[in-house]
Amino acid sequence: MTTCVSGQAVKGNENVRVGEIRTDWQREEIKALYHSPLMDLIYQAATVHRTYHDPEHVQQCTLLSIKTGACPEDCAYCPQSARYDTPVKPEALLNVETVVTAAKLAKEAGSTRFCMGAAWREVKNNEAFESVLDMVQQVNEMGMEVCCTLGMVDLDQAKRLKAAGLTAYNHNLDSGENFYEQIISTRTYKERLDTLKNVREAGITVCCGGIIGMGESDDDRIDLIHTLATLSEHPESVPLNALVPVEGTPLESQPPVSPWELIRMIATARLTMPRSKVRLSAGRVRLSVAEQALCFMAGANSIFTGEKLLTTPNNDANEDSEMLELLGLKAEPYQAPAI
Ligand code: SAM
Ligand code: DTB
Ligand code: SF4
Repeated sequence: MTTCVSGQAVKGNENVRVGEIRTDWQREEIKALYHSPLMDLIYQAATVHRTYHDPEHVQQCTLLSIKTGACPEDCAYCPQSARYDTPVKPEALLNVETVVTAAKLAKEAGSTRFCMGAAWREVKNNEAFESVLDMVQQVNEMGMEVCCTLGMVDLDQAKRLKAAGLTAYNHNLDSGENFYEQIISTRTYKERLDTLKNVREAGITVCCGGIIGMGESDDDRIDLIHTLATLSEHPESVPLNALVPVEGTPLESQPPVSPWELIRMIATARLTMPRSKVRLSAGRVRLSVAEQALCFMAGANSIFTGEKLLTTPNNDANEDSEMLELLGLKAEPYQAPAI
C-alpha cells in the first residue's frame, strides 16, 4: 500500500513512491496512480500539493494572442490553422505599445504572468522577432512573469528571449506520442522535444502540457504524463487543457470531456510533478465552481483570467473573483526571480 507524505496509508495503488521529486517514473506506476479510486487520488494529490505549495494561492495569468490565425500547421484542435474555415479572423502582429498596455491592464486585474501567443510554426530571425523581444523586455520590466508561445525555437533564439527577460516558454506536447500523429502531421513529437531542450538549455523555465478530450484513450494521457514526468527536469509549469471544440476544425464535434477526467489528470500531474505549477487552462469555462474547487483540491494552482484565452472566450472576471473568495483562495503575489 502506498505511503503518502503525511505518513497515512492511501488505498488503491501498491508500491508507488509518491511525495518526492522523481524523474524515474515507470509508466506502470503512473498508470496505477491515474486509475486509483478518484477520492483516494484526490486525497493523495491534495496532500502532496500541500507539501510543496501554499494551498491558499492560485496564480492568475493572462493570455494575449499577439499574432492571430493563418498558421501553416494542421493541429486538428486549433482554430488558428489556415487549413480550416473557422470563425477566427487572421490579424498581423500587434504593435509593442498595444501589447504593453494589455499587460498593464492584466497586472492591474491581479495577473502576475503575461503570456503572449503567436500563430507561427516557428520563430524566424526577422523584424517580427525583434518586436517580440521588445515586448518581452517591457513586460518583464513591469514586474510580471513573461511567457511566450511562438512555435518552434532554436537555441540561439531561445538565448535571445532569455536575454530579453523571458521567464517561461510554452510549447505543449499536446498528447502521448502515439496519439499525437492523429492530431498533427506538420510537426513531429521529436521536433517538440527539441524545442523544449533548447528552451531548457537557454535557462528559460519550461511550460509544457497537453489537451484532453480529443478522442485519446486513458493510455494516451498516461503516456503524456509519463513523458513530462521523465524529462530530465520537470516542466516548471504544466498547463492542462480540456478541448474547446471550435467550428470548422476537424475536432469540432468531439463530445465534451467529463470534468472528472480533467480532475484525474490534474491529480496525476500533481503527484508525479510535485513542484510544478499545474495550470487549469482551456475548458475551464465549462466547469462549475464546485468542479473547479475539486481541480484546486487535486493540485491545480493557476488559472487564466481575462476575457479571452487566445481566441476563445474565458470565464467572467467577476465570477472568478467571487469563486476565489468563496473558496478562501487568494491570487498568488508576484515574486521577482532570484538572480
Ligand atoms: N503556435 C504555437 C504553438 O503551437 O506552440 C502557440 C499557440 S497554441 C494555440 C498553444 C497551445 O494551446 C496548443 O499547443 C494547445 O495545447 C492549446 N490549444 C490550442 N487550441 C486549443 C483548443 N481549441 N482547445 C484546447 N487547447 C487548445
Ligand atoms: C495552453 O496550454 N493553453 C493556453 C496557453 N497554453 C497558450 C492556450 C489555450 C488556447 C485555447 C484556444 C484559444 O483560445 O484559441
Ligand atoms: Fe498553429 Fe499553434 Fe494553432 Fe498549431 S496550435 S495551428 S502551431 S497556432
